[in-house]
Amino acid sequence: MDAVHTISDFQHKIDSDLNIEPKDVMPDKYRTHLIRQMSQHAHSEVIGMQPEGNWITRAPSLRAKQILLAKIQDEGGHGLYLYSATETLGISRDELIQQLHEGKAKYSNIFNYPALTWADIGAIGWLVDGAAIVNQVSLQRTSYGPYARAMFRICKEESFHQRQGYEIMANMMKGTAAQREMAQDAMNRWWWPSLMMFGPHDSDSPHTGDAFQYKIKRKSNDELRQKFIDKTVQQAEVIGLTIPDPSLKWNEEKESYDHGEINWDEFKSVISGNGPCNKQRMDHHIKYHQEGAWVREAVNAYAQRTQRAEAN
Ligand code: FAQ
Repeated sequence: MDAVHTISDFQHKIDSDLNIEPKDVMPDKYRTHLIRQMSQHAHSEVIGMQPEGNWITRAPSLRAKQILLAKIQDEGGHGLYLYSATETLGISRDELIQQLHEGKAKYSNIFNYPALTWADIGAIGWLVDGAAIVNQVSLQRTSYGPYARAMFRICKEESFHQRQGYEIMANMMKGTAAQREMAQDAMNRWWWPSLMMFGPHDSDSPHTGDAFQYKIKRKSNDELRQKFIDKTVQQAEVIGLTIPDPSLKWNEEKESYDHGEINWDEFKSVISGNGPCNKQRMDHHIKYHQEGAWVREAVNAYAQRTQRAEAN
């Protein structure tokens, strides 16, 4: 179908499972919904560089350092794709970053926890990237073209991230008693916050209704969380890690795991700015954003000069 000129063309495209593209006419509600979700996704990728960045200088080998550097760089790249995709909806990156700095835009709960040991780097790759992939594979079928296409590229890299995290955990579980203890401790601290990444239960998720109507979301928060649990429990078993949930039990009828209740008070507190590292994460972002102002000025000045030269 060609460009969309009316709202009824838009609905026709949605109903036909066709992607909406930047120049298509779209309802304001669709645009606003996407700007909120995509910008929060972009902020998460960039803020998510901080907990792992903390370990670059302390990686236990040159190989581990190279892998970690490449992974963190990938996350920065994901943020850039997503900011660019969000800009196609008619908002600038400066405005998006201002919303983040003013606390008007959120980023994922998970990045407000500290990375205390090397095993945390394993847990982040395995669990956090693992959860991100489950969510993002489903978003490959989201209705907005630039977002869906960004998800294809991002998922390829996330799957490498997930495997390198699992490799760190598997190696630690083959190591000394102290290393095994460190891996289990990381598992204990990252498991529940990773489950929270999928957002509140469907019954408490205010945006899910519109997200389904517009085919922005293809699977609900609870469906994706369950998918993540089912695949991750088996991976933990293979390397000898225990999931820190005494209520976790295979449910023959459902063919999936029943699990314990998530601490939603903790989730709400973390996403409203009161997690262990919220202040540190934002202070760091604001400081380096301000220190990088000269780079943005130089890039703009160069772009203007090039434009003038081309016009002459
Ligand atoms: N954290 O009505 P819903 C990564 C907020 S990327 C913070 O269910 P929705 C890669 C939500 O925004 C990780 N806030 O919302 C990496 C809303 O508040 P608002 C990021 C959360 O949008 C790995 C309110 O609660 N991935 O990890 C969270 O329908 C390693 C009500 O919630 C994405 O962003 C949360 N976890 O569903 C990088 C994926 N959950 O906006 C570095 C794209 C909910 O009204 C290292 N996003 N809230 O103020 C999505 O799929 C959706 O936005 C959900 C939430 C599923 C996150």
